[in-house]
Amino acid sequence: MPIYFIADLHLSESRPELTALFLRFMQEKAPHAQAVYILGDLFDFWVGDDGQSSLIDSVKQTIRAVSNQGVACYFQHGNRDFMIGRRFARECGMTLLPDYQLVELFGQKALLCHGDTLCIDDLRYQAFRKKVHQKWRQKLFLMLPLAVRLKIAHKIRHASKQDKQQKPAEIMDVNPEFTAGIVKQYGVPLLIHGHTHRENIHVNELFTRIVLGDWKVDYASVLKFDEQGFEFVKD
Ligand code: LP5
Ligand code: MN
Repeated sequence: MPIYFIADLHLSESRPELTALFLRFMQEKAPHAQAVYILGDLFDFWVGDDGQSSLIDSVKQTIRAVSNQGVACYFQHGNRDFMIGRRFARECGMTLLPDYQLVELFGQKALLCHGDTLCIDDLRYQAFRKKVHQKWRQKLFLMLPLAVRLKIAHKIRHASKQDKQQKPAEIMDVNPEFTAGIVKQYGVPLLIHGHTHRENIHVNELFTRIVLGDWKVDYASVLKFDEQGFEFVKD
């Protein structure tokens, strides 16, 4: 039975076609897998596990149905949904993973991460990340009324979109030396991540780096791992 990896779906009420694609993947492919790893940015943004919408309900029910069928579902935080907490994970039947997670895939060791932590040349993003990952800031944020949190999230999304227009494309990619250092530190031959939206398989003499793509109306970036090896699923 295969193991699937997905990331960067950016599900939101405004793009129901992406939700439909995810629900189809979870109903048709996921039940035949031994595990599904969601490597962050499942949602466009997340402001707390108390958020309620029909989108959240259907995602929750779908993941829960798959995990109830005995498929292990794992979630790693992305830069959009780092506020997903234990409550949401429990309601979905998913296991929350730390920012870096080692796994063994059919005898091959691999390191998993969302990918944003590897983009160290994006100094403004890294400074932002450091701040919003501080536990005390998160606690204060969660004490705000949901409507206020949503307003703040929209403001940050707007600021992020504006800021990105000024950034050279290279700084929004992983830093190669830093990434090689992380892979060396974990001592694995394989790294799987998302975030940069640049689906690819990079092979060098030291390790292989698989980059998951973002989901589009007509394309779900799904990496399949089984006894034969790995490939992006072509439908
Ligand atoms: O997401 P994407 O691909 O567009 O861009 C990312 C980086 N941006 C982000 C921000 C997210 O898009 C939005 C997250 C919403 C979270 C809601 C919960 C908030 C909880 C707070 C808890 C304390 O991650 C972008 C990278 C890009 O990837 C490529 O790697 O460049 O980084 C930025 O754009 C960050 C900016 O450079 C600097 C930060 C601007 C934020 C200023 C906030 C002002 C509004 C304050 C309102 C009170
Ligand atoms: Mn991301």
